[in-house]
Amino acid sequence: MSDEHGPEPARNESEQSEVHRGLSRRGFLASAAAAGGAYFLGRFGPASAQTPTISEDDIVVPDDPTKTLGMSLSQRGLRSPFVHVQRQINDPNAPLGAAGWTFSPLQDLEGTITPADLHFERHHSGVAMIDPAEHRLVVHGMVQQPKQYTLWDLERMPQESHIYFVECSGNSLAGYPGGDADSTAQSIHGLVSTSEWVGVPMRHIVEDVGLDPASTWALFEGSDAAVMTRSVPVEKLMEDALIALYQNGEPIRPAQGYPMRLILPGWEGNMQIKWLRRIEFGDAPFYTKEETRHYTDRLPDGRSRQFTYAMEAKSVITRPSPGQGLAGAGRWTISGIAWSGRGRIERVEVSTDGGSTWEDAALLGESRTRSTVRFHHPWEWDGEEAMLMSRATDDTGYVQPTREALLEVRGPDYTYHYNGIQSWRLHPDGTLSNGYVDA
Ligand SMILES: Nc1nc2c(c(=O)[nH]1)N[C@H]1C(S)=C(S)[C@@H](COP(=O)(O)O)O[C@H]1N2
Ligand SMILES: [Mo]
Repeated sequence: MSDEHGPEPARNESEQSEVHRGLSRRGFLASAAAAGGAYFLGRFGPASAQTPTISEDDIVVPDDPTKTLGMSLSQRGLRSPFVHVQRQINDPNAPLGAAGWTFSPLQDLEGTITPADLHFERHHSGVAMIDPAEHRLVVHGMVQQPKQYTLWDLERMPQESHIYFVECSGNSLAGYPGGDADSTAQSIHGLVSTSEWVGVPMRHIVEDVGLDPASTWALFEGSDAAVMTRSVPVEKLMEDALIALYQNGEPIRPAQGYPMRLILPGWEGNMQIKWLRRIEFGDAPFYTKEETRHYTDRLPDGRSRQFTYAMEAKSVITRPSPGQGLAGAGRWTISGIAWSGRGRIERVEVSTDGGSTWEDAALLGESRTRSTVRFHHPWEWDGEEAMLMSRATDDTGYVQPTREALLEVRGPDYTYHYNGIQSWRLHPDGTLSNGYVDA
């Protein structure tokens, strides 16, 4: 790929009319009107010239849907007004652009794919909004031919499709201090989401720039206000790293790093640089802030663990779970997800008696490497108090540890990579609460 890039594909033209720089949409329309409306509308004109897009306010639920004409067609779909799924914002009052995160509503989801608008978010300086026409990915350092790529350059390279989870290494950290009784699957474990990612394998970029054989590490840098940087071993780049352009069938969303983000299958979310703008090859780690001051952990003997990449095998029961209780005794399906950053989930066991006895759960669909798999387990509830747990085993033979075993090794100063077994206490009234509250 050269510094030259051809004209943008025609399909982007209609979207250009919606783009406005440094102005709110209202401000943009006002200034466009003042200029005599002389702005480019694109081939199909503005969205308002078409069938209106239906909003929540337009929804009417008739008494008898067979006696009432249905709603109009719409350009973008809506969820049923009877389905309430939303991300949980860690601090809704945080100032604009502040570091923050939102949790995926695990207790409301089934299967494995996370709808893109419910993918968890973790931003260190808010969501960067990037015009792909202005964006370049620069690749330099220990390479034979430094290059820069536009989104359209990458579009022309060979691509692959893979289903992988992304998990923040801070996911489930409520497990260390014990959490609160009113914690939910979402608020404890919702910093994990799974998507189909389509993009250019990093090994093609490496081949394109001609790597210096002495290079062993690369720095990845984002173009958000945090300018987030992380070092990644070249070995991982050649194995399965992807520059993702698409997520679940559409261009990745701004919150996930539009127009391009790094996917490092199975490794901690922090390394998977969003809004990717620069890759620098070197022969040692770059020791960035995110891998020295942050994303390291102190062990009981005073030493620190650094470069803790792979997310270990974990599982969580999502139904029943707090907020998703049982209406009464009888037959139910226990449902949950399991995943491992080291390989494929081979087995999930379920206990309903606090870990005294375990039974194998059924894995639904294909269990893929570095992806989530859904498990179901039919269960007859006698209406008595019960303690529900799940335990994952991956194809390396690694078994998800109990909370006690994990705390024993990690000590009191640990924050990241919590993967202990989650227990949910099922009360006789059918409600559930976090089973490991310390207080
Ligand atoms: N440029 C940039 N990349 C980033 C971040 C960021 O703040 N800026 N956050 C990181 C962290 S800590 C995580 S867990 C993942 C979250 O990805 P998501 O928001 O798509 O779920 O992105 C990582 N990549
Ligand atoms: Mo993270």
